[in-house]
Amino acid sequence: MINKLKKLKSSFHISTSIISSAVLMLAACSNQHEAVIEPINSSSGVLPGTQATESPDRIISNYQQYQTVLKATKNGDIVQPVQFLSRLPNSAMKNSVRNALLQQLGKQANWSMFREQYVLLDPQYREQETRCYANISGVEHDQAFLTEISKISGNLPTGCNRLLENAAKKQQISQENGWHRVRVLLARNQLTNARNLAQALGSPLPDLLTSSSGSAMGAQEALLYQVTRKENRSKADAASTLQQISSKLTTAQSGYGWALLGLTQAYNLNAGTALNYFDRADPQQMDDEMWEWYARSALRLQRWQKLSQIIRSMPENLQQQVTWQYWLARCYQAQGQIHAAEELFQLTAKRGRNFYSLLSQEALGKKVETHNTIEKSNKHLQNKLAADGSIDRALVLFRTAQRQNNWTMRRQAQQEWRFATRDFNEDTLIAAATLAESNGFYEMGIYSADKADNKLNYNLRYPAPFRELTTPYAQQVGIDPAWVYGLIRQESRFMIGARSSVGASGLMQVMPATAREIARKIGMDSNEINTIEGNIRMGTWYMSDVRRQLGHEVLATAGYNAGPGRARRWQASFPLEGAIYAETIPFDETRTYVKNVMANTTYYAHLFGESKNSLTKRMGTIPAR
Ligand code: BLG
Repeated sequence: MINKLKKLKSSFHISTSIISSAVLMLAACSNQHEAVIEPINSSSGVLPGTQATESPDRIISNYQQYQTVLKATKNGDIVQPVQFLSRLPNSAMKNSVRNALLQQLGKQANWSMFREQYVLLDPQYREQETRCYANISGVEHDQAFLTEISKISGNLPTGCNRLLENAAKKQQISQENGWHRVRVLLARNQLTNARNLAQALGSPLPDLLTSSSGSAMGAQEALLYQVTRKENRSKADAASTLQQISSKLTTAQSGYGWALLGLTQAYNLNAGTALNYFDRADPQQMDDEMWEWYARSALRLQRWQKLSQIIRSMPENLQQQVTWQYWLARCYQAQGQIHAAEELFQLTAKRGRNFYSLLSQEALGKKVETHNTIEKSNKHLQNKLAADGSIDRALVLFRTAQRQNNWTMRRQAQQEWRFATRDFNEDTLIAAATLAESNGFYEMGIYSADKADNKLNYNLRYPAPFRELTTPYAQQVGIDPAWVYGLIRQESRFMIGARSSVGASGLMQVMPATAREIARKIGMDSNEINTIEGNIRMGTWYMSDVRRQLGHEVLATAGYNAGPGRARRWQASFPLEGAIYAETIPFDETRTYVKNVMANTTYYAHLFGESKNSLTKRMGTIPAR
């Protein structure tokens, strides 16, 4: 069996080389039809690059072929994508296929064809891995990009790991950045990539689990790995062991180790211990996630002076985020520097319409504001937009997806909408938002309205469809309809057939297991999760039930998303300001979720004319556990 496979593999090699030359010829022909893309000067005006429309059948058949071609390209085929690209109009699909093709060509080191295809890709749509291969091929020599990649603390795609190894061999990245990346890879258990990069840096990693001596960089990294790898990081003796081996490590190595241990404690909400460990970390070694948890640990304990020190030491881009500027203003306030606090609140209040800008407005004594500065667009303008080929493509895919309940196609419709509206100015964005909403394409209506930063239409930003169902069910279980809308906007953006990666479904994103539990308790059929009304009935009942259990809207919001048990475990042993509770939720999804739901709710409350429309009051105080 194995032999047979080997044979097949070698004959495949021969045929690919024949195919490659055929493709080169094809590509040469097709390039005559494809214009080289120049960088686009964005926000230029109404309908940049208007396209002719295609028939709906054509759009759907292109979409179907797109899926096949994309899959084939990822599996190594470079013939089909070239043919397909030569006849596909500009679209998100086209950019995806081109990126996939370029990444495949990079993988196969087919650099001549890579160069030909690269110039055909709109620079706005170059994916990170495509840019990595462009730097390997030499089409780009982007030193700033290279440094940026070497400092990334998350996972990188294959092409980017290869770029870093190449650059390390040629000494195009500093030893310092290179070894930092090795440390990051080890901390994330990406052992093969770590080994390859260490080798390229000139000091191979020894056996990671047993080796315990040596002064070469590789040996020292292995030692650090043994103490701080995932399984060992939260052990009671982790800190004392790290302390013991510190003399055998560089400051950067032990300083990274302390940050890792700090992060682990912070996620477990052991804020005091976390602060202690972060204090011993090397600031140069800390990534954004570590800085944020350093700050959150001080915030959880309301150590305002410490918090202001941490915020001011953060990397500039992080420090400037509205979250940390808001908390800095709160530090000033807590320390009696009222004037400085006010000045800063003035700035954060103007930074968009989000959780922290709202809290800042309220800190200045102002109220939430939903005054429209632009009306919804008239039919004439909407029709003009709908006549553009790329807008039309998005709408055709949207309608078909809706009819067929096809979630993958819906995702593509969204991509096409983003593509079609990419360079719209704010007036055109509002027209696009109106058009999307009038078609029931709510998520893209919100997307386009939110993208207009100065021309504000709150009815487009916070639509409230299905009110005839939602309001009675909310009233029946005694919860605020504004809270229900705030939650649905965050859960599904009003997409009826929404499905999450873990299987939550519908407008209110109810999990199948939770649906069964609800159905049993209130005498419904759990299949009703799939109807609009059933989903709303289940979701609103669950909201009220979790609030009854936990006694607070903020806790209930966290509990709706992460489970009531977790929301309760995250309470402190002392009463905690609601905003501090929210900011220190250790699940990334739930932390963002709670802040968004509560800010949305405040806008809906104001739009619905409710008197209870202060975010600060809604956040309130979370009682001790
Ligand atoms: C929630 C359930 C909780 C459950 C938690 O998951 O679903 N809520 C509902 O079904 C309404 O009941 O708690 S438990 O019963 O104690 O286990 C935890 O399992 C849903 C969440 C899950 C989440 N959305 C509502 O907020 C979700 O789908 N996450 C994935 C997002 S994405 O696709 O990866 O972006």
